[in-house]
Amino acid sequence: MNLRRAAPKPLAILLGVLLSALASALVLAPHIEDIAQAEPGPFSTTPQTSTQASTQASTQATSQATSHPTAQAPSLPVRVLKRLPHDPAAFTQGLIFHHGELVESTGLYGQSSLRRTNPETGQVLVLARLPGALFGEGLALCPPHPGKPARLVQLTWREGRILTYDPLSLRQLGSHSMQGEGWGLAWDGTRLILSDGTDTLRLLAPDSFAQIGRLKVRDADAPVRELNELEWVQGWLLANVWEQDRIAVIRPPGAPGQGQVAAWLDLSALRRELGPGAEVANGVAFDPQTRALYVTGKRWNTVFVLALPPLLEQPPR
Ligand SMILES: [Ca+2]
Repeated sequence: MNLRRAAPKPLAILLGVLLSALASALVLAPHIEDIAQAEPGPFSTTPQTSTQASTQASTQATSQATSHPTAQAPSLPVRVLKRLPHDPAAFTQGLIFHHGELVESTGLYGQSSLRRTNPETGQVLVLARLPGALFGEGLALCPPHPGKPARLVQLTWREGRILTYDPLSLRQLGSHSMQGEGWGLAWDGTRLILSDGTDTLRLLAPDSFAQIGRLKVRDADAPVRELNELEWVQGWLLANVWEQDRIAVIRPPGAPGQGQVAAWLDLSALRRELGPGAEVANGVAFDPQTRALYVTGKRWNTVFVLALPPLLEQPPR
């Protein structure tokens, strides 16, 4: 979910808590445990195609975190190198750094866009608007490979579409179907990694966008839900968590301890600089040349350039 939840009334909350506690104590606890063990994923209730079946083995290989630390991941402060202007109307859903520019996906029905911007000035250099019925979401760049040019890949929220674009002109190249919701997207060098608001990341093939694996994310033994905007940083996967001023540093699929949160980047100092119109943190981009992180959020008037935390200087070990 990428819009604010409606705030429940206090009385309803109180009644809900009392009824829930009573029901859990009397009847529901064993049933809830069964559901938790089953852990149905977004594709688990749909008939399998032969392609899905053939990818099952690789899916299983990446379906669970492989270590179980007992301590929760530490929170790390961030160091601001620079503050850059950002369009305070942009409902940021995806952010990447490409050829010296920030490329941004924005959301909301009727306002969604894809834009190339000058990082220093915030000026929009090229803008592509989405049709009013599409809600823009996560963004990644698939580099060129034989038979395919470089493409920007943009998710939509609940519309079941993945859009591809020429990275320079932002001319749309294609529209592909997808299952489930789209929230965040990143490219790990060979695959796309997609978040959908759950605690489970999906791995997608870059050309067909078929699901080829998935990975649950845990902080110690606790599921980390509502994973949102993603960024691949030197072998680590960074993820905004919806409505939290911190970024999860995740051991990615195939890495030692895959799926475990290794640390949290604490953005609370950035929040104190923002006005009341700034909504959730939701934009992370990495420039491999300067090794700087660009961090912003929905309707933030600032992009913060952060020093790379020492943890991220080397890939996970
Ligand atoms: Ca990103």
